[in-house]
Amino acid sequence: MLAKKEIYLADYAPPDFLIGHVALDVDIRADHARVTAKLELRRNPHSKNKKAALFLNGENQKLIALRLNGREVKGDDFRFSDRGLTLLNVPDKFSLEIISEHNPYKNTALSGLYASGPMLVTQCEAEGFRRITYYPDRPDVMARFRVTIHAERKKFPALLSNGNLIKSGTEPSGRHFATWEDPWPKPCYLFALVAGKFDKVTDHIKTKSGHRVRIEIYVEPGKAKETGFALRALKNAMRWDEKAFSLEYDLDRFMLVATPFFNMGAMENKGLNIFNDACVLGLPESATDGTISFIERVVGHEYFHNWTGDRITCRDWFQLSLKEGLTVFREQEFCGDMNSRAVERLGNVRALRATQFPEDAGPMAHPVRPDHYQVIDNFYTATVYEKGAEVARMIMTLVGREGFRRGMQLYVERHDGQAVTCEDFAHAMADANRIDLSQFMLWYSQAGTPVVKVVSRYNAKNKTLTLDVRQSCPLTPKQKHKKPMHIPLAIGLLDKRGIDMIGTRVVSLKKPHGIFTFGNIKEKPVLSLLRDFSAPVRLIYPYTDAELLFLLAHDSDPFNRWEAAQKLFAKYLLGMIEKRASNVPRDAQKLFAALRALLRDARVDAAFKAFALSLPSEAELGLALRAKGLFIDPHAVYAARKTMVIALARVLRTDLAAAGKNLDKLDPNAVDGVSMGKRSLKNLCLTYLAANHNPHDLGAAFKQAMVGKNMTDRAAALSILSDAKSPLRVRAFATFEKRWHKNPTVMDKWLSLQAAARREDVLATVKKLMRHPAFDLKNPNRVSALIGTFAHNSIGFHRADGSGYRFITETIKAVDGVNPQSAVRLIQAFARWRDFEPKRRALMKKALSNLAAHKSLSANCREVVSKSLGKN
Ligand code: B3K
Ligand code: ZN
Repeated sequence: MLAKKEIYLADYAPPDFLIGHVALDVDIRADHARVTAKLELRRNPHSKNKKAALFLNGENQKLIALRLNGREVKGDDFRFSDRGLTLLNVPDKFSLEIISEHNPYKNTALSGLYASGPMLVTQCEAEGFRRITYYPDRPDVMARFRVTIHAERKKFPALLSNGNLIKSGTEPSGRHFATWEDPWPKPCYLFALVAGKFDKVTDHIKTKSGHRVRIEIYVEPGKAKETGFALRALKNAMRWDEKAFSLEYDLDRFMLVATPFFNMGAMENKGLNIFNDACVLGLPESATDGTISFIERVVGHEYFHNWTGDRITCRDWFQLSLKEGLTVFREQEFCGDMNSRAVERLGNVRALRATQFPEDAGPMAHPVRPDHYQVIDNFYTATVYEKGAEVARMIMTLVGREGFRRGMQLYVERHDGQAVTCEDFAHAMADANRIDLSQFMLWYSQAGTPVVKVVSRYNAKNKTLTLDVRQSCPLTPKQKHKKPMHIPLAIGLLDKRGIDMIGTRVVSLKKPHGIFTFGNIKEKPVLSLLRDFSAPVRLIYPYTDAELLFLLAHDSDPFNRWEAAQKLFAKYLLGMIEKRASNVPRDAQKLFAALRALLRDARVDAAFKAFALSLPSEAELGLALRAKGLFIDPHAVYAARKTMVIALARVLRTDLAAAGKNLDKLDPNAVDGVSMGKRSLKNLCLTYLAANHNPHDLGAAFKQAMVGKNMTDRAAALSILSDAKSPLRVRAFATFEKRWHKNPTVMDKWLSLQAAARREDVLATVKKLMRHPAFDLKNPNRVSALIGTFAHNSIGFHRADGSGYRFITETIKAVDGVNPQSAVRLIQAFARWRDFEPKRRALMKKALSNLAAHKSLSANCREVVSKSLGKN
């Protein structure tokens, strides 16, 4: 397949036509769906071309009839291509009737209307609606929809679409219909349709203003009991948005559908959210704590889109972060309020640094608001989502929580019902708080992780502390000149006893070089810089080990306490990797002692302890190596981390065992944030103790894998065993399989734990598992559990002989033939090939070139492959 053309933000033009109303009639048959669309069109007064022809996007369907104001459109009056149709000579205001057919049962790309097991569902974001009917498929065309669905009643008893059910009834030959009307104008990417046989869980909630909202969760028959976590999360999210932002739900019913085949986590279709079942279903006995928290996060995220995404949407897809970054930020605030703010923040930053920082340093680096793309589906990235959330958070840091709330209110007041831009959001924030965010806008347009370098001077005589701060931003593809950004730096100063001397002060670095002086500083302080990670930057400050240990022990900012341990771990690990050392440096003993004190400190909560004991990820260490000008040898990175864990476990053995034992008494069914934190610490202790694979500790892990009272404990134990050369491993995995083989989502855990095993034979295991009945190349969840996990396995994927790379290359081709969106995610593993040592660099490049030469590669994959190989 040929590459698609690059599309540029600078070329944006308003739509030539607007649509007032859409009547959609979808007739579902045994081997096709017939769609009749009646559109009320009129010329857009803001269009630049008053005589423009009408272009309608359309793909993968057969046009049956086309009528303008009731009359058949003649051959001369329209042009047809595989991208859509163009109607020439249209009046200023008219109605158009389009009849087309397509086959949802053969739609394995899972975009548009498709079969997901026995049910039919839609996914229209970003450009799936054009696979359902001919339509101006762009987010700035907002229309009111009325949808009628017809289908066989026995196979499809439930027929759902957005909004309110206004009519339903019987039709001849065992068929029936339902008509839905959505009162709110929306872009077509928020359209949804579901047909199938479900179990339904219902509940309701009264909004702040007394409106009764019916909640309905639709799941595959037999799974109603798996909806408890999602239902609780949804009600909490609805209440939270009223409290935090005064935003209420705006329809009579809120529907949520769980489906087994889905390309991502979930989709915020107006009033009818559709979820990947792995992000919504879970039984107390089969969901891990991670899954339960994830359900809360995703359910909240999709619900929050109702205002940030649905009521106010994006003008064009370049503005994606307007809804995604802001909604991730809202989701993070929600999860922080439901659990622990500090722990939520640590998790967010860890994820940002493990995924977004590498993206920002690689060939696919792009700004939070990209300015060009070929395939928009490739830009649902960590940068748009997670860095986008950091941009919203920085605004909150600058204007305060109350100021942010005011800004949101003004944003909604001004733009409700509109399709807008990132500027519109920033203007609302700036106007509501009377601040200037013009320089700040560079966060939307400039890619790359800025570097902030700080030097400090204390003047004992004047009692002043001066910070000398410099910023720079690395070059990224197509951006050779970087301007200085507006960077909020939250700073604390600690006295000898570890007490805050100035609280937390936020200063704005706006120039390439800034000087900040603090007066009345009675003694030389220890600096706590970039508190709460106040900007997504890489901070460089010449901390001594002693200062970092001091911060770890005393800082009132939990983020910087954790960061201090991370910095020390990273320093020692990098030294070990560089020297190929088989021992930890002697200095590390002081860090171990500090961690022991932390473990013993009853005032510190368990979740924080688990974070503090965790090492920087392999991805972060890779970046840190590059920052030092070194290339990555993934086996050396793995080996150093392993050596560190074993050394730490040897020194802290008694404390780890004691901490683990104390927590063993935990109620196995308690799933509140505190209990989950305790469980994560307990399992981290077990993992560290067993890192050396001594039979006694492996025995303990085996026992927990077999008789552990919840999935979190059993999965953690299996993970420990997955690396071990022990017959216990085989037995534990076999027992797990026997117990859970009927539950595909739980079996994904089983697949991914084996694919993650840092073992020599892991490639062979993964190949074998591809033939296991639990695996299905057509299901994106199975692909990412087995193949996606393996593609991040530093041992198996990065085998020195290149066989891991060859395997992933061939698998990408196979998956791509079925589902390009599922395939493209696997290519990411190759993106940073330039950062690896010469042998692997050459092998990875060869893999990418091999893909580039694959003639039938999808446009999705082609864009990422060619940009990864590109000169940049
Ligand atoms: N908005 C969807 C993502 C759609 C992805 C399209 N390839 C889910 C979300 O972010 O809420
Ligand atoms: Zn989203």
